[in-house]
Amino acid sequence: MKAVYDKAHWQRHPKTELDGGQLVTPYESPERAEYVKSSVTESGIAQWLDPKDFGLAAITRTHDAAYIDFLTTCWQQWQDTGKAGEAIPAVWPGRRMQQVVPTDIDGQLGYYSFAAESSISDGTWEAAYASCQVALTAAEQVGHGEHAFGLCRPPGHHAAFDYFGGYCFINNAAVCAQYLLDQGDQKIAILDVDFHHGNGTQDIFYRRADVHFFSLHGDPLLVFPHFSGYENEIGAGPGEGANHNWVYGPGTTFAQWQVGLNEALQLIQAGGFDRLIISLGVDTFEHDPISFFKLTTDDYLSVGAAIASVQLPTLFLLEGGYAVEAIGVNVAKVLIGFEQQP
Ligand code: OKP
Ligand code: MG
Ligand code: ZN
Repeated sequence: MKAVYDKAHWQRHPKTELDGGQLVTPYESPERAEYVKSSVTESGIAQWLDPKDFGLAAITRTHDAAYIDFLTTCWQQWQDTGKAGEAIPAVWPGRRMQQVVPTDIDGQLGYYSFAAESSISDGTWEAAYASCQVALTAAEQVGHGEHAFGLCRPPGHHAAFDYFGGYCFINNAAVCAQYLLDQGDQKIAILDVDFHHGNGTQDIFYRRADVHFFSLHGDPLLVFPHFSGYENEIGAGPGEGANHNWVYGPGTTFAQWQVGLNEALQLIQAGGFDRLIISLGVDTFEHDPISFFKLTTDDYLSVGAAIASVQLPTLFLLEGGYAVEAIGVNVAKVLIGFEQQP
């Protein structure tokens, strides 16, 4: 399959993540992408393409233009105030407060976010933009009927129409779904196998029937993003019935998780979709430091093979995975399992 990478991901190199009341080295590190690059290269299944530039217009088809403006100016605004650390939101509009966009940068950070772990620093916007162009370059191949892998960093599935969080700034999968519709597709399926609920992707398409969202994830009563991902979230208006969540508890094995995977794949198979987008997180891995599922490296071959069985042009986009030295191998296993399926 075709695969796309951009070294511009290195521009996302924050020093801080708010975790457990401390500022720690971020889990979402540049090394992650390099491990994936080398394992996928070693596997021999990828032909690497250089990223193209589809411009900002492809992004504002899916995201609020004012939010994108905020992302492009945030770090400069933050620096202009002379603050010492990286930009971290610390105030949000609570229930019954006004949804206004403050002029002050602290207020803007709260308005345009839903969580505080993802510091914004020098190069964050540039890397997020490049990550989305990697995704779009891979999506173009999938539009031509190929399968492709976008090695996206930072990830995207927590980024909503107008807010960031969970290490995500631009929703790469959502931007690609809209791009494929704009190229003539009628109906797209997005399957999110990352350990966390893809709240941003769900948000963007919640009231739409042209993009259906399927996500398997840790129970939000127990894990991030906590306020989204419950099984009663089925879509609304024209999108009612087009959103599907499967929730699992601590210790979930592949045998348990695959029940939901197969239900999702059956719905996708029967749904008349033109193309399939996979939000490919491998933080379902047994040794992931921030997650609680128990998938093994060999299980990822079966994940890839199961996805191949629906026989749709498929776009894989990297999301999470934080057991740094294992994520390359685990991602490669999914792609190998996919390619080996006859
Ligand atoms: C991003 B992706 C850990 C709390 C969780 C945010 C996790 C974001 C995951 N102290 N923090 O879905 O892999
Ligand atoms: Mg998920
Ligand atoms: Zn995740």
